[in-house]
Amino acid sequence: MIIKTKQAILASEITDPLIFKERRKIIKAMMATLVAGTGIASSLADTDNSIWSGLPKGEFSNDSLMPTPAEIVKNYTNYYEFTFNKKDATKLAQSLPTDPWSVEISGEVETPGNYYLEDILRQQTLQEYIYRFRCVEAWSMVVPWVGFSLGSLLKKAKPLSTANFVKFTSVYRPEVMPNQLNKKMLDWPYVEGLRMDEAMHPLTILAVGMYGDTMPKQNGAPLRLVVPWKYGFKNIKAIVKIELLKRPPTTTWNKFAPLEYGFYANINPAVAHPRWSQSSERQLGSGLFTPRRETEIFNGYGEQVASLYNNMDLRHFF
Ligand SMILES: Nc1nc2c(c(=O)[nH]1)N[C@H]1C(S)=C(S)[C@@H](COP(=O)(O)O)O[C@H]1N2
Ligand SMILES: [Mo]
Repeated sequence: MIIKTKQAILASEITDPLIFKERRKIIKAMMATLVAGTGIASSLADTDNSIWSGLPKGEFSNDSLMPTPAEIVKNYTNYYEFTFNKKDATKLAQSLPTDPWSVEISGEVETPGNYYLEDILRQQTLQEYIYRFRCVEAWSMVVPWVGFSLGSLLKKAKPLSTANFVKFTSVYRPEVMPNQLNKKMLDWPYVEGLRMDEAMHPLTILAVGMYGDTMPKQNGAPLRLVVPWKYGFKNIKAIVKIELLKRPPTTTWNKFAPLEYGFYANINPAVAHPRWSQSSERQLGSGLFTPRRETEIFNGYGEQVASLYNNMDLRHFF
């Protein structure tokens, strides 16, 4: 079944406030149902601002990992559209309007469309995924994401046999994103990509929240990609378009510095970045005297994904 409630909308279309209110009610009801289904409806009390507690766990959620303190994850972010400073993004990103939000799904699919985010969510099962996350800058964290399988969304659009790659595009809002306005450093909007089999892998999710709450704007609200075996820059924020393509898309960081940021960007301690080693990582939130963590191949997800790259030379995976 295709996303049933799809509504073709234009990016420029302004939602009638009444319709908008109606949609808010629907999303609230949906969240309540989800929580009630887990038998912990009482946690929806007004005083509890965590909207998702007790969600089912994603298949490969690392439940034994200790999440990095939320305050650290929320206040140390990379969001280059706003700033190159990890502290300032927290405040600056608040100016991005994220509601209503729509996502175009197009390209090599049988049923392209433009969907309101809540209509997408109604068709998906939200789960919690505790994953490791490692930035190419050699720091890492553990985040309990709230999201759903990207593959399950793509399937609803009925990919054609010609779909070999997936291109993701971030929002373009130069009026609130200073580095877009001033055309600083990267080509905007931010674009990332995956091979189709990577996109369909059950580890790959679209996240709408973390730590039981909706996604903070600085962390990529309302919808971001999470691919835990790849360097952080692949985990594109504020997605507005998902296109299935025959050929690999040109991606932002790869275009900016092709010798430093590959298309695959699979985490590999044996392949150094041209300017620093990737063999270990600083764990956010750990004490000053805590030793660095030894980086694992595929960030520890090799058992799940190594087979995707069987006939490829791992040295190309910087
Ligand atoms: N649109 C967009 N997505 C982005 C980025 C960005 O600057 N813009 N930064 C990337 C980088 S380099 C990293 S490490 C992660 C950081 O995610 P976090 O800020 O939630 O920790 O987001 C990635 N996604
Ligand atoms: Mo990063």
